[in-house]
Amino acid sequence: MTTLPDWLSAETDDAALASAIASMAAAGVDIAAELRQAPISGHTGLAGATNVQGEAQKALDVISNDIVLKHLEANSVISILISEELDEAVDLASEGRFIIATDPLDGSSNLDVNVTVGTIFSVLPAEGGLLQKGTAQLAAGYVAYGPATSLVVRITGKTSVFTLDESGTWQLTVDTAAIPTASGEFAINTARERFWDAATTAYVSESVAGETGPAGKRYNMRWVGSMVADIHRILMRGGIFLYPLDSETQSKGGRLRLLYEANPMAWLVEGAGGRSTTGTQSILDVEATGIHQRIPVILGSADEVARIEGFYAR
Ligand code: AHM
Ligand code: MG
Repeated sequence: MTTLPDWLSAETDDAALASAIASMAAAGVDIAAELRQAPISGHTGLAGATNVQGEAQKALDVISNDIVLKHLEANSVISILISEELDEAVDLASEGRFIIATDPLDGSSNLDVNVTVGTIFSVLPAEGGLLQKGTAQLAAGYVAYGPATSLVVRITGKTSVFTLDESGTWQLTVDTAAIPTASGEFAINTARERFWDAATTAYVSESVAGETGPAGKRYNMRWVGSMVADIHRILMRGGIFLYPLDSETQSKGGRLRLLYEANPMAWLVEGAGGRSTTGTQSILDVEATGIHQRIPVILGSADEVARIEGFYAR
């Protein structure tokens, strides 16, 4: 079997970049161990604080953030940490070449119900400063804490999937993820229908119309409410994920965050042959204006992304 260190040395000559990715993978191993025991260790519920975005932090959000911070502080190649759970970027006081932007534990509304959550990360060159476009990413990945613990990672080439084995080693289980171009599965929070824009409304109503409707086929809907779980399903078997701009999220620019949710996921999906858009432009081309900036997110099978882009173009 190919392990993560083998894969990293085959994918890049840059040992420092490989070690930045390895540090996030190691944080994922520790977070997985916390999550597995959380109901026993009493790490459930709220931490009693809110983050910069006004969201109540869960105990495990804080624990996961601390684990990531510990691993990155110990690696001198990382100079700056941007985290969903930290108001400001953290200067790790080194001459490190990389910035890591991360959501240490995404999908926290699913924490106390034993549903898949994840750690998302983006690696950026420190010389580019805090606010860089997704195209500047050097690598990205996520860890999905599900029935198996998966690590999905991409430097600049293919997107690969690893599975954590019993000894704590990441074993390569999918060398080249390939998102099918066509799909009949969409993921959106339909409880928000009353806020949707015309393009989203048209896309979903065409999808649910079935074989005799304008899309000419039957669609199925899946929504975990945990972006890592929804994107992992799409990476493995196709589909589309939508968290579009809607009338309620408009003033904030969207729901999901550009630097540590949208950009890394777009990087991974595009590496697997899928596409990403805000509706009107590629996510990876969006100029960053703030470390916690939000953005509309549409990701997945190329044909489905093209279909909704068609509605936005009208
Ligand atoms: P979080 O970072 O606070 O966990 O929020 C992000 C999550 C995503 O994982 C998921 O796609 C989305 O929020 C779910 O939103 P909703 O609550 O509208 O279903
Ligand atoms: Mg999140």
